[in-house]
Amino acid sequence: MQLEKYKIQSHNEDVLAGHQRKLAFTLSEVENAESIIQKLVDFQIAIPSWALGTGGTRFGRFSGGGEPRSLEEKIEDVGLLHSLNQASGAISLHIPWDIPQNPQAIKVLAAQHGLKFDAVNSNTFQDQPNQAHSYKFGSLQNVNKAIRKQAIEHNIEVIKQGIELGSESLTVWLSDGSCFPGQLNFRKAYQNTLESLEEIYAALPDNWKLFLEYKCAEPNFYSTTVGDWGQSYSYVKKLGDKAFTLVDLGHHLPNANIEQIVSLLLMEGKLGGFHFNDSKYGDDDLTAGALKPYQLFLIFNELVEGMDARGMNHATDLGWMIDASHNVEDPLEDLLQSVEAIMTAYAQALSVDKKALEIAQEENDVVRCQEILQDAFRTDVRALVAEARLRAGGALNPIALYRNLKIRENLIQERGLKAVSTGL
Ligand code: RM4
Ligand code: MN
Ligand code: MN
Repeated sequence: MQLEKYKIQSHNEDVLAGHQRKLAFTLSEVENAESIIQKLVDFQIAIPSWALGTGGTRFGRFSGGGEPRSLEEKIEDVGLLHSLNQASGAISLHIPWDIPQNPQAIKVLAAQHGLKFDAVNSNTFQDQPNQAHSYKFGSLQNVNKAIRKQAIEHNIEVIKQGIELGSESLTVWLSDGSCFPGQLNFRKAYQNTLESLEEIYAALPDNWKLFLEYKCAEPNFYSTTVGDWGQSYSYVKKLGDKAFTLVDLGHHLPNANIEQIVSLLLMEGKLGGFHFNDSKYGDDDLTAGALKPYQLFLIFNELVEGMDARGMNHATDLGWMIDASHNVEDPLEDLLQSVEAIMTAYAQALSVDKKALEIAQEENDVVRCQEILQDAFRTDVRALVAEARLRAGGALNPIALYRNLKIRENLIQERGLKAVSTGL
């Protein structure tokens, strides 16, 4: 299903007057509004190929229908999102959940939808049919060299697939760890993992990055071999200049100060990218900004400050991706909400009065520091986000248009109610 431009235009005409009223007010409130709008136009967030269908838990899964049945249909879905918001111009593939049979044709299809390929993701946390060795006791950490080798080769294969698609980064997330005390020699597990990662790293093209994602628990619940940012940092530091840490917002122990983690990783030049989502308990993979919009803003505040301090390009120098699972919402609506929340947090962070904050910090004026941050957070910047969408050719209100056009109903008609997508 393709979304014709005239439908977006006619929707925009219908709601334009209301938008312009709000925009005029926001422009009068936010000093650097024009530069914020331009930055928002440039900013793109990659959509995960594994989150376009309904997610589930180990207790069950309730399909919403019309899910993409193939990689082609997944690209079509991301294309729909991108035509609605003009901010989802990339897709991140999980292999082997998605294997491009004909990479050239897939690349052409993606380009027709205005999409690029962001990081490719390997999967050594599940056994595949016909696989020689099992990952039950880990992959890159495994005590058995043949199993490690199989996992290394899989990652190298994923790099090759990514090269064909024009991707420029590999995300490695390991479920490796242990379930019980004594099961693992921590040092040996670390050493094995490091050696395995070194072999994968050696297969990276020069212009590629390797992202090492950490996670504090699940599916292993006693120890995780890349369990937190310190462990990830220790690996990527040893690997070399092309290796970076990836922060998934749902992978921390409760109350972790993620904004501080982000700030220090950036300072060390080792922050590679993000998996955005929100959570209350663990790796809940809920819609970004659904529970903790202030935290999301504080993270972006550190990102903007830290990237500017290093002269980095906000749009291209880090990998911006969503990692989510949609159990009860329509996945496409959920993803539109996530992108909106990320854009909003970014816009708020761009509106922080940095000079005033620096002065207040130097003067230990704690109250003033709070005022400055809260002022930016409480300013309604949604009209700026909408204006960026409008200028880029997207819809002023993507979810309203998605519903008006009955896109889900159309997809169900096309693909059936029982279509099941690969992924989470
Ligand atoms: C993990 C992690 C990875 C994702 C898998 C499916 O918890 O977040 O990024 O690839 O889930
Ligand atoms: Mn993730
Ligand atoms: Mn996760």
